[in-house]
Amino acid sequence: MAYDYDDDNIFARILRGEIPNATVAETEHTLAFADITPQAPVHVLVIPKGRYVTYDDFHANASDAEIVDFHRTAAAICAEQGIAADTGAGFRAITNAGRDGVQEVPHFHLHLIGGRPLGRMLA
Ligand code: D5M
Repeated sequence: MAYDYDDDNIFARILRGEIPNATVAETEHTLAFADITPQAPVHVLVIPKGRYVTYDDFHANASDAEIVDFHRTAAAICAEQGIAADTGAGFRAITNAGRDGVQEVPHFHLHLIGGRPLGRMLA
């Protein structure tokens, strides 16, 4: 089944510059910005600039260059924000997908959350 991308979703509008954002990092293929409703002292959203709906859409259909850029950018942000695991702090990387994953914004995004103890979470 093909993914149906909604060009009016809020992250598409951020990418077009129609809505402001607090940019944390930007590369050729990737944008990262502060979540508007942070769940922890560090809460960054990492998104590809391409039109991908979910984690699985992105990893199935994006180019290798887009995928590598996305994940290298996410790792660099963890280091820059002081939450990388090798600092002793650590973080959680979450992506919600589709109805059962309770994804609100239908443009693939990775939540990077840290800066406080996060507790155990598997459901
Ligand atoms: O998470 C969607 C996330 O997107 C949620 O944590 C709020 C955030 N959000 C929504 N609008 C904005 C804007 N305009 N700027 C920054 N962050 C925003 P999901 O995984 O889809 O449930």
